[in-house]
Amino acid sequence: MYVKTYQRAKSFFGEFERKPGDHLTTHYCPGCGHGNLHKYIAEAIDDLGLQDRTIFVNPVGCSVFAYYYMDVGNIQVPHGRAPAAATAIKRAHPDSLVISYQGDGDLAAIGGNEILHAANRGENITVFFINNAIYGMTGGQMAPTTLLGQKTITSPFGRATEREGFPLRVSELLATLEGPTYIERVGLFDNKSRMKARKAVRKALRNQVEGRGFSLVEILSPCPTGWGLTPTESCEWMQEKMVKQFPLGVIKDESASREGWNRYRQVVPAEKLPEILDLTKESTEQFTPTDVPGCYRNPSIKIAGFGGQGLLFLGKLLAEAGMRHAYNVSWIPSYGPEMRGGTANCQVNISTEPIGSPLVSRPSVLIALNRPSLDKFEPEVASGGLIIYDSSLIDRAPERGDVEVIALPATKLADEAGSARAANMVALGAYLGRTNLLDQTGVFKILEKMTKSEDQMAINRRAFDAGARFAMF
Ligand SMILES: Cc1ncc(C[n+]2csc(CCOP(=O)(O)OP(=O)(O)O)c2C)c(N)n1
Ligand code: SF4
Repeated sequence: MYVKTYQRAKSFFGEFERKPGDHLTTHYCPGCGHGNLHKYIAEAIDDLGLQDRTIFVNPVGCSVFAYYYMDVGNIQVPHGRAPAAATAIKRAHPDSLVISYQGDGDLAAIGGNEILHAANRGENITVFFINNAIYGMTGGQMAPTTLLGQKTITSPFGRATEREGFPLRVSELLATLEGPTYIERVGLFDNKSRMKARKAVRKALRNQVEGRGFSLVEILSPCPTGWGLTPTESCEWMQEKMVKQFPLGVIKDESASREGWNRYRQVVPAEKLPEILDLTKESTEQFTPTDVPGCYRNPSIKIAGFGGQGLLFLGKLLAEAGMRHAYNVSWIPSYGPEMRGGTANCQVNISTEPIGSPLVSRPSVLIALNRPSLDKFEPEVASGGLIIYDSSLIDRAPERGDVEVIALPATKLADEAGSARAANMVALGAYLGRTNLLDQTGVFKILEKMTKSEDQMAINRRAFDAGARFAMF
């Protein structure tokens, strides 16, 4: 006997957080198209067997709520920026299935630039573009796709060409570019159109899996709330009005000729990088990893103080030295327009694990060289972390009782070593003296290359030693 079982797609959460206890309804308005589309996408992901490799990029708009329903990797991004984030994710993880899920306000207004360039680059991502001709989430303002004559709260007399210009046909616009592989417009107003939408969703996802490049499906989707219509009236309005402005069908399809087009798999072999980046003249000598006590391993470090105190230099030195010890490293600076005198910090990760983000928002180590930095970053330090602060300049001790603290008279010790400006080297000595994170001889070799004169190097050494002696157990 043939038995057909209908069940929820595995790529959906069993419990919807916004509606606890209710497995059947979402929080979308009755008649909204998002629910249909979520379903088609979730089923396609199931069938592709890629739930554990799917990353859904949710920007701003009603689309953002997809993360309450899709049981896949979710990342929320600022308004309009999903194609940029999706690009980065796909390039970093070519084996993942990356979905950019965007409304028309998001994609065609604030994010118009992003989508244009992602499409033009032919990124191997899938974009679902939910065109409901209005800003739904914020109460029904005019979108670039709003129809002529359509009343919204920001076009109360109806959209008029002389005031608001023409509705933007994004899919046709993108199809003029060489980059995109597949662009189709579908609708969600009757069973036939929904089945076509379902098919297009699958094709766009499959294209990505097969490395065929950029696919975008524009989905004309009802927004009864924004339109002030019932769900049934909305479907009629779509058929009568919307489809005339946005004709359905395949707008561009080069899927067949773009087999194996996924150029991001053509990764440059690691051994070729030094040559390509012209690093062959640099020493690539590797240093022997040290024996680091467990609590000091894989640090996320924030080094903060005034511009001119050598914070960025210190961070770069740590990152370079970490790299030569075969760790994964990252370094990013953060400073105001005033490079000298203003507050600045840099963030460094040194890890045996791959580094997901260079941002250090919960440092395990804070090196604070002025009072504003200690005030600002002390609360961020992870419990069990380490704070080293310049007690010659900072007139208060950290208040945290759950972190290790070194009150280091860095500027005073640097002054005694020959220059107050070498306080950063005192801090480095103290940090490495306490943690044994890196091989000191190796660090000095790099420092020599980065230091302009022998006199300066002599001061650096003395300052480093003073810091190390001070902090060593
Ligand atoms: C930078 C920024 N600007 C404006 C907003 C306000 N805002 C939130 S949602 C939205 C419009 C979303 O419309 P659309 O992308 O069409 O999605 P829908 O809600 O219709 O699904 C706007 C302008 C915001 N959150 N962030
Ligand atoms: S406002 Fe419109 S797009 Fe948003 S949930 Fe309601 S019907 Fe859907």
